[in-house]
Amino acid sequence: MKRFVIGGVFLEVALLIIGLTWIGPSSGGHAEATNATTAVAYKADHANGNVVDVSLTATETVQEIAPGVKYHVWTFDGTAPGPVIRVHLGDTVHFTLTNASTIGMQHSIDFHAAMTPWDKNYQPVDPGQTKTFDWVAMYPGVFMYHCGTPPVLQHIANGMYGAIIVEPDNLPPAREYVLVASEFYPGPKPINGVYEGDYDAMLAARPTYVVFNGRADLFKDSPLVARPNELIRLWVLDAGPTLTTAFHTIGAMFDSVYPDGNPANVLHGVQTYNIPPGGAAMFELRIPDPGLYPFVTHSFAYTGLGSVGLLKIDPQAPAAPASYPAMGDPFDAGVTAFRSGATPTGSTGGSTSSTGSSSSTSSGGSSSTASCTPNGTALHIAAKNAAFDTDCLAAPAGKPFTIMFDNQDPGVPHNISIYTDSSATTALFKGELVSGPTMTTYKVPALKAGTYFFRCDVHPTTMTGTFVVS
Ligand SMILES: [Cu+2]
Repeated sequence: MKRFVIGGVFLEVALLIIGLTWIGPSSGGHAEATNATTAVAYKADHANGNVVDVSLTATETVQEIAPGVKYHVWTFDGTAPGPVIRVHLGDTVHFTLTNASTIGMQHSIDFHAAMTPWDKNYQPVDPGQTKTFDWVAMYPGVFMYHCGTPPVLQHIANGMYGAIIVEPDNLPPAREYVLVASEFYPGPKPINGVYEGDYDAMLAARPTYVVFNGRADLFKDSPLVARPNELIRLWVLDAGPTLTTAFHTIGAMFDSVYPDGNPANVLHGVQTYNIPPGGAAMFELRIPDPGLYPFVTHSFAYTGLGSVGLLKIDPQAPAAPASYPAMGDPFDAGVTAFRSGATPTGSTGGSTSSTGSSSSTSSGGSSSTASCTPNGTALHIAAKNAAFDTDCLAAPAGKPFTIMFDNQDPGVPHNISIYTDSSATTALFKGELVSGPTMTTYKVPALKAGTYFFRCDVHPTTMTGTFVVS
């Protein structure tokens, strides 16, 4: 307070009031905070000039949505939900949608964080086509993005949604997680082991699974962690398509809830907060005592369908990350990067060049082909932390071979598929998806000599490499 100087007075006052309002009672200043209702900006007053490249690829794949239940998901970037996107308030998002549909389906994008004409930018994109437009993130918070192609119910129910966070300025550091609630409506029987979405069940709003982050009870099996009294920030989106999420944490109170994640909207001392489909909220809490604290939807007809996760308060928990990635992995609540090359500014990698690209290694793989020559017919590759342990595999021409596949990621499905090139339109081999930790051996028929492309179909932009047959 003694540091007030001419020219800096308004800034200091503003920061002080923002701090009290954000941190709330734990700062010891709650009496003053109740008067500080007008200081927090609810929107940016102008673009900040920063341009962030964000690209998403619409494609269909298979995902395990509950133990042993394989579902034909429609996705952004190969997972339902799609990657967690993070930008800053005032950033210009230079967005590209590539439609790499494997079933000839039109897809589209709708960003709830944007203001842009629906009839220009949210229209269906044909398979093989791309769509690019710019928008400015003027409101802070957490927002849904989704496919808006009719019937929207079907495209969302099948998995085409994700969360985008627009970080406000002066956001206090916290241990953050992103939770995306959604429903799955598989039909009564799988076809060749894979369930398709049941449109009648979608229309009747009778889901088989209600989940966080794409898989029933995902965080019951691998709890989210925090330390005692640490500030925990949960960005929670309800992607629907239809149900409301009555978000509640058993054994804890929400110190602050910010509807839609906007710092100007704040409630204190909340037990349960309703998030509508297509809506979101940001929750802050501190939990003093070590132990397990389940988070649920308190709509109990749905809780048992897979929407229970655990928050484990543990003094031994690893330190919170110092920052969070621009494109986060939805399966670990956005804590680790989804794409290895993603940065807040500049190119996000190969997916923008996937239409008609000539180079077979344009998508993420580094050019280490020199060291990649065949050495027998028993190949080996491991997947760990959503990455392969090599970006080049080689097999002899004209001979069947095996790939021993070691998936070390608990609960995360991966596979390996070989395509003629990085557009991944023509498959030479598609390995069955397996959830880790598992070892499996794929038998691959003889291939002709050539330089091909391999990837995990669940993580088509990060888990890629060159496949040499010679
Ligand atoms: Cu779609």
